[in-house]
Amino acid sequence: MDKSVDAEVVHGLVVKNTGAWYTVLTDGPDGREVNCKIKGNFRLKGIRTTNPVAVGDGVTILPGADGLAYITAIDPRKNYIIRRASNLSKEASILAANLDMALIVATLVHPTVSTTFIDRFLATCEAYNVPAGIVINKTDLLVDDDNRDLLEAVTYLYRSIGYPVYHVSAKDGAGVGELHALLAGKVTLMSGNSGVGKSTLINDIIPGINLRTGEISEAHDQGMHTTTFSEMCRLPGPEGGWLIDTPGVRGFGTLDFDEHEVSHFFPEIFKISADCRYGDCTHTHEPGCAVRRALDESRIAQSRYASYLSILQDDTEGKYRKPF
Ligand SMILES: Nc1nc2c(ncn2[C@@H]2O[C@H](COP(=O)(O)OP(=O)(O)O)[C@@H](O)[C@H]2O)c(=O)[nH]1
Ligand SMILES: [Mg+2]
Ligand SMILES: [Zn+2]
Repeated sequence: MDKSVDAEVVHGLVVKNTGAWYTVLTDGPDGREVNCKIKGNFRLKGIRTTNPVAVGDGVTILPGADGLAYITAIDPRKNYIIRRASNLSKEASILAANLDMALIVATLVHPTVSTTFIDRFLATCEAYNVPAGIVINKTDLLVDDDNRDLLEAVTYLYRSIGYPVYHVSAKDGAGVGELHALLAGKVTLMSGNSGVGKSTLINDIIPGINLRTGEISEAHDQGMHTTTFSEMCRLPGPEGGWLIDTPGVRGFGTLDFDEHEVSHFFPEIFKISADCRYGDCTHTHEPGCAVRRALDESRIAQSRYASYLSILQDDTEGKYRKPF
């Protein structure tokens, strides 16, 4: 065993994860970044993960006999988000831990983000107990009446369910100050389809970060799903805060829900389901279903119900299993 005199136990925050390496920012005003590997068994119960430790984790690090630094303990997590490494793989990766918030950046035009995509993101956040919000970017492009009406309808729908909706234009800066104020002091995961303007927004919020924008990088994004790569960017300003830009989100919609649990992750559907005749109602065909009655009476949005069904009927092999 190593008995070196300067073997100090240090606590810090994981800010970057590339494969087997983790960058840990040590606590305190003079915190430094230390590259670490892992020592010990940190597996989550019941699942195999490619990375047992994730950005956002509070960890204890210790120098090893080989001169490297090792993560030897992880603080209890308040939450974490997992995604499957790939559709075929049984392995998952922990995307981030200890999130205060997760935002989906969406656009109504160029590109048109489907409500199903938004709903799957929101349901994922519900499943992992992460407060979620929606950022609608490129509002500068929403000039004609139809598009303004669409913006209003989408905003009303999600706000009525309880999700905050923010309107921004990374191009002309509208709403970006408010978004920055929202992020201040928090750890936020930012996600969204390629092309919606995530990198442009982050460049607005974090001067000098110079993320590349405007590139269609689907192939790149897809490649990212098989490896683990996550990074937290520190926000400027006295309150600080961290932003996690997830590289590609295709795996997000694939959740390991238990079939009867899916409605738990659609708050307005779950609330109404208390009045269904059967406790294990799937809200598809059962008599006395309060959810389908509410749908008929437009108290639940068709688009939300369609998203609910799309998750329920997604019979990807091995999809349903015990929640993590
Ligand atoms: N009109 C308009 N274009 C934007 C806005 N934000 C980003 N873009 C453009 O959308 C494209 C994709 O942006 P990018 O930040 O790379 O998207 P990402 O893939 O989500 O990171 C780029 O050509 C940006 O210039 C916006 O608010 N309005
Ligand atoms: Mg980008
Ligand atoms: Zn029902």
